Amino acid sequence: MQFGYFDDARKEYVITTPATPYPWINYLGSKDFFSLISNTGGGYSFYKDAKLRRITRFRYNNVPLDLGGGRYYYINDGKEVWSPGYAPVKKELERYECRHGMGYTKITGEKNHIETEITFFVPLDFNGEVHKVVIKNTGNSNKNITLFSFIEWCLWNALDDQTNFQRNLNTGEVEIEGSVIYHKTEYKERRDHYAFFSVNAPTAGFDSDRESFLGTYNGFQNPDAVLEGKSKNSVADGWSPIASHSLELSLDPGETREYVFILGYVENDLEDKWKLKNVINKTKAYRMMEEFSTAEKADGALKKLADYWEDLLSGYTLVSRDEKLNRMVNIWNQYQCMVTFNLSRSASYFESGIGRGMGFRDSNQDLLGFLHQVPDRARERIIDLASTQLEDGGAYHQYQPLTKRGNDEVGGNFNDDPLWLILAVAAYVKETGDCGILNVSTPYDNDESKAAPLADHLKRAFDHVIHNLGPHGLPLIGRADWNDCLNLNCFSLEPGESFQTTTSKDGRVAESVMIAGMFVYIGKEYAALMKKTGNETEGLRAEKEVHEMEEIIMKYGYDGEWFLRAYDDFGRKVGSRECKEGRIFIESQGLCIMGGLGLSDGKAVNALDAVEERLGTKYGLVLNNPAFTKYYVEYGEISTYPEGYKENAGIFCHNNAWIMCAEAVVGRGDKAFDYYTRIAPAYTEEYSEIHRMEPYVYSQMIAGKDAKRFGEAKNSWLTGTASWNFVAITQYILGIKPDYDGILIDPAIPKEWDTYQVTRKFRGDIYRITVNNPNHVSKGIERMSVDGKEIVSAVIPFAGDGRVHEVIVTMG
Ligand code: BGC
Ligand code: IFM
Repeated sequence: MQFGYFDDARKEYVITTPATPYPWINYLGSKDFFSLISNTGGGYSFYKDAKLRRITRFRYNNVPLDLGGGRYYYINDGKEVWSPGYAPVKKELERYECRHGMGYTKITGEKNHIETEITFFVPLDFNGEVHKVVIKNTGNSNKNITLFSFIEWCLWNALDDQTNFQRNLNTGEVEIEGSVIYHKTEYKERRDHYAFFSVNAPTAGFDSDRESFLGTYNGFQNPDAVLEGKSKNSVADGWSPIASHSLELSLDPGETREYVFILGYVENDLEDKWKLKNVINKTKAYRMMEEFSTAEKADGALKKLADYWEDLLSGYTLVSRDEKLNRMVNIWNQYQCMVTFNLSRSASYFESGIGRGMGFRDSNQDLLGFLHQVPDRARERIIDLASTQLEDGGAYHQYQPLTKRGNDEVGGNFNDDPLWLILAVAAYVKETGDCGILNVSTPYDNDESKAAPLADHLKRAFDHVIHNLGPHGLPLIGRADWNDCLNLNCFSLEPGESFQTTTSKDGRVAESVMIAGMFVYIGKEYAALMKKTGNETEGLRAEKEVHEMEEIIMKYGYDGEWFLRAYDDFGRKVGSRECKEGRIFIESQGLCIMGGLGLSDGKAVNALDAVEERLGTKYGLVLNNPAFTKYYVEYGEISTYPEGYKENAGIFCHNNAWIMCAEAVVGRGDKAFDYYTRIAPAYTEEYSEIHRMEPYVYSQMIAGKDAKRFGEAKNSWLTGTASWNFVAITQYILGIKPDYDGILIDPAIPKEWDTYQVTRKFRGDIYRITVNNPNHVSKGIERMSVDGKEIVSAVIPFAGDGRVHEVIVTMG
């Protein structure tokens, strides 16, 4: 069952009922000011940091869940009260529509012949959210209505705001000036910042004190002021400051009115504060209001936003006969990749914005999905990440976005972390040709006195694995590898002792076949990068190390039909036929085969057959099987989850992509694409009532076959799933891979496909690549031509002339 439809021409998902299976959200903002907005206007805004600069309040765990705060509008027409975006009044509308587009959301609601259309967006280079409100009288008699706006301020620090009431209920301060309500709480402190909510028209009244506006015992659904049709003109003094305007309108039949509301944030230079004692400097706010003083100006900014997205998305465009595939590749998957770039894992309807920093492994993997869109910003991100690396090549697991410093709240010792940096840098250099990045002097642990060229960071990341090998010669897993919940060393801790070293007391240590597979896959990338950039000796050394690891994996890491997952701290196999539960895991199958293991002797294909048989379901591939049915202290958190959820046999959409890539590597394009369609949102749209999350973006996890709620997704939006699925479809299946000297063409597609065309922007040139499949094969290229000339290699040589080049590929 669907709750809307895709409007591809406008790059929108159109939701046709407010009763979606879960709030379906969108993100506004592209640089510093960000907002989350649900299909009924719920959500919140923040500046740069969702914890420390929270602008509006939102209650996670609220009941009902999407009435925890938002930007709300109300209409009182003298007979009835409703919200044109449905929430919070929840009175049935005669017509409702929500269009989530690229960086904007437009909600339209019609009732009693009043049609209200509100477009919410954060203009480019603007620290605020703009609401363009258009109200029309669609009836044939005159209408006198009162329109109310509403937002609730958060007292800046989102965690403190939800916990420190004894203080915070005394600090709230506001100022009213004409149609502008300023939120000034804490303006006297060191930080000179404030927020405001304005409208470009005279108001009939305002409210800034929540209790006065709502009434002590009312909720957002039935505010006293709205029910009475009149603002209270309250000025907040402590308690909970809000901002609400009321506008009285008289509309003739067919008449339309347009308003622009701005929810803005201003940060002044510190010296202003000292110059202007005890008053806020409103200069910037005035400028922001002037920038959007008319609806036409808002339209102009919307157009610029559309152009911005058009440009970002134009780096890779596909024309195929599958419209669902086209919309994933051309619009929504790329959009989600940019959102993960901007937000990392900070703020969603599943991430509270007060939890985690930026993950080292997460951010490196996210890069793979957005670097073709914003290569310069990818470069900066790489240097930020590498600057937090430790001298021994290891990494802090996270860093703080505001300070860009590593933090050890979560601890380190996730032994997969450093390798992802190599993968990101190799991908960056292939995309941009910018080898110079390897020479950039980059600190260790943010300490400039310990700076070394980026190439040295990669070497240490590579060597970190070699320096941390276990009894079988496989990499030590440390605290956990990519699978955060596979905590194989934990059992040996004494109560109260935290995990410090990778060596347990009895001298035995857990090892990860997944990291071994990564070492082979990413180690080959490292070797190639070194050789390409003139460091032949290092390239050869890396190849030798990789080769040794390959042998060790095939000796100790393959279990007859598939790759093992690990050895636990007792040296026992994990993910083996010998295990009762957790007999096979997905991660090592994907990464070992992506590294090229088992290709010549059929072992890779056997492993992939085992994946299909044991992990395959109609909704995607589960992470492991059989699920753990009880807690195993020697496996850790993974076995604490109920069967079928999260890392315990849930469908982790992130590593489903690795299997797609592995299937492509062995040449089984049909299987690769089949797995792609099982989890790609455009294909899950038709059973949205089961899946429940947004049908335009990936979720981190879908409940697996052992779960009571099989097929139900959770944790949409902020997940490495976005970038890996983009890599799987664009590079491995459609087979357009950036390489050092050009673009490598290596498709692995369903045999029945006849043709498709990809337009790929690459270092300033444009390559229009038509792939024809007259022989109906999955893999293999018979011939290829560039601008009419046959070429012998599968790599389109980089021209560097800024022109459009026609490439014709014939498979066979
Ligand atoms: C979750 C993981 C997550 C980790 C983050 C665990 O509880 O299951 O999915 O990566 O927390 O720290
Ligand atoms: O690899 C992790 C990721 O870093 C955070 N989310 C869950 C994944 C699997 O545990």
